[in-house]
Amino acid sequence: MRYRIARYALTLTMGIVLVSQAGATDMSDTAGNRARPRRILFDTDPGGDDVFALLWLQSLAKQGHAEIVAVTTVAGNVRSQHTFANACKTLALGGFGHIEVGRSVPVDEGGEDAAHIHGNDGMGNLSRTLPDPKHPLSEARRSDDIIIEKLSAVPGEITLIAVGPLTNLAAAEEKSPGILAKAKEVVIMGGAFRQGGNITPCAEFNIYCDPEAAQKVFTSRDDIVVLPLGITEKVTFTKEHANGVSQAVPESRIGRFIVDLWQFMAKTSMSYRSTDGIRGFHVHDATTLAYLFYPETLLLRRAEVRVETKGEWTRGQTVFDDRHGAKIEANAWVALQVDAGNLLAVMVEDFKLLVAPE
Ligand SMILES: [Ca+2]
Repeated sequence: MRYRIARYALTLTMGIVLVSQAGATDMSDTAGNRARPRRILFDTDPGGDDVFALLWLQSLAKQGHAEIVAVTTVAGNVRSQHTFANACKTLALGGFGHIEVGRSVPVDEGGEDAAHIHGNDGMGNLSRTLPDPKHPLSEARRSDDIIIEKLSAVPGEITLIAVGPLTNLAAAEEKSPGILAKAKEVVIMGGAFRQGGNITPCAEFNIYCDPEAAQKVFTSRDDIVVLPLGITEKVTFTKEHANGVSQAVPESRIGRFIVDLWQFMAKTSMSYRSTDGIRGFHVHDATTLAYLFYPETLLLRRAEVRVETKGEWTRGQTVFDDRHGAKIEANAWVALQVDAGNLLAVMVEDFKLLVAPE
């Protein structure tokens, strides 16, 4: 009986969500059943590729495939005040400025960031072209508190996507042990397996920034979904992709912004020789959305993932064991193959739907 009541309450909740989403399309399937949008909590450190992922997520929400529960920001690509502002501005640009944005848990921000790739503001120095956030950083709630509140409210319902250092997630788990297990899924962009890193010879940036946090997340449940560098470095957004979006609706502000940010990111990516000579940039963080909404573009395998937290030269390295010994502690699904052409094609088509007038 309790189960039936819970299901009924959920149906009502989803009904309210559908009505409140501007532009949401009819999600009836061929049998007339209403599909439920996937509820997403997005943890991010924008970052050029974060911005592209966040715009894609807004398109999916606009189409009624996703519901954005909240966006939590973390220090990473740039300092925390910038990641917060960038998330707010990107949401406002896409028409989702009403979504709550959390501020990073306090971290030592004296270390290395990735402003040399993403611009000093984390947004290709374009953030000044967008309106300031309606709500200042000083009024924002902490990201770990938002994660705890949202996941506790509806256990098993919210998918947590993390595309920055895993500091907020680990802080939430520290404050409320078992909280990450209450997510429907935890999907992260991070790690590098059987290849070099992008911040050190061994480590990928997100994991390297806070290896202890990453290790805590990997021990929080046994089904962490991982989109590592080996996948994301195959997904290169080119000028043709950017132009395809902007030319769909030439007067669109979002379309122009996508082209401008693409130009900055492509230039720095070329200067750091990270794209095999192709003029474009890797939309690393967007692969998490491909996994959730276009899973036919990826192949994954089970693995027992560990994070190096002590090595002098290998700190932040991610490791799994390919030897054929029994593994009783597999904790992750790691993506190993990607259909990059089709992933980029669906991303572009979804961008066109975002820039299209209501
Ligand atoms: Ca990121």
